[in-house]
Amino acid sequence: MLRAQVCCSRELSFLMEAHDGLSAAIAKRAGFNGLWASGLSIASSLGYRDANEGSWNQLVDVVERIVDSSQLPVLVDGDGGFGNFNNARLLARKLRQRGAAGIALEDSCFPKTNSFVGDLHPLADIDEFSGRLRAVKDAVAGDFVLVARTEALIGGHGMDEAILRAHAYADAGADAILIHSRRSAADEILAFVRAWQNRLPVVIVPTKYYRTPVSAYRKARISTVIWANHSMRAAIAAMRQACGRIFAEETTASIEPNIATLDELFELFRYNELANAEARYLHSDDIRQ
Ligand code: SPV
Ligand code: MG
Repeated sequence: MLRAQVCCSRELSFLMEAHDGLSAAIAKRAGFNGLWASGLSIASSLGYRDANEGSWNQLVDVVERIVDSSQLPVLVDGDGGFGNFNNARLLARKLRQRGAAGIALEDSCFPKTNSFVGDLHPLADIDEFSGRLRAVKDAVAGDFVLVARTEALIGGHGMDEAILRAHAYADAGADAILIHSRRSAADEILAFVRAWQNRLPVVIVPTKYYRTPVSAYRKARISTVIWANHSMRAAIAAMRQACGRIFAEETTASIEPNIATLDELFELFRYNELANAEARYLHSDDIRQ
């Protein structure tokens, strides 16, 4: 299913960020048919920085909640794989066991730093990272999607380096290439796509170049757009406002119209299904108690 969206579809696909079961359910309700389990957003929701402060098994646990609550294909941000080829393939195996549909691995060094933080983004050796990709491919053959992400442009290493790495990662068995940019215009992404000539599908993350219309990506025959952190950032803004108002006003009266109702919450998680199941499975004496 994710393979069809990311690798085989002629249509531009969209993956919406999720960082827990709630954000996953909301994204599904909005109409998205695939999710991005964002490292930045998951770290933030756990109170960590996006610098491998959270462990790989915490990531796996969160992904299970995202998969479970949405029943959608989930592409997981695996960072650099939490170590060498062995850590990367263990992570991929565990993610597949928990129902993820694929993993994106980036050619950063452990511990990673978020692409938009600071200027120090050392790249992994090409051959070493290719080994990580090959190991993952061997460990989770079949339908599990492997997206190779290069941080060459993020680290300021230039277009030639980005293309060189993308070809090496394609040779290593990647199913798609994620090219990332921190520029506020899509120019270097579109230049990459022209030079790459669609050897493999291209995945992009237009967080900084959000003003570019998606028609430009359709025209460039980009495969997949990831909206990488927007539910998390929307939640920060909404929670900050609610907490600030309640603290200042010592009442919740004025914010009631602006927050989700409890009925909305109960509907989102299908509390009526539980009530129906109780009627069917609980002994009538249990219900009365
Ligand atoms: C993430 O969502 O964690 C990503 C995208 O990797 S970015 O934060 O832009 O690096
Ligand atoms: Mg990330």
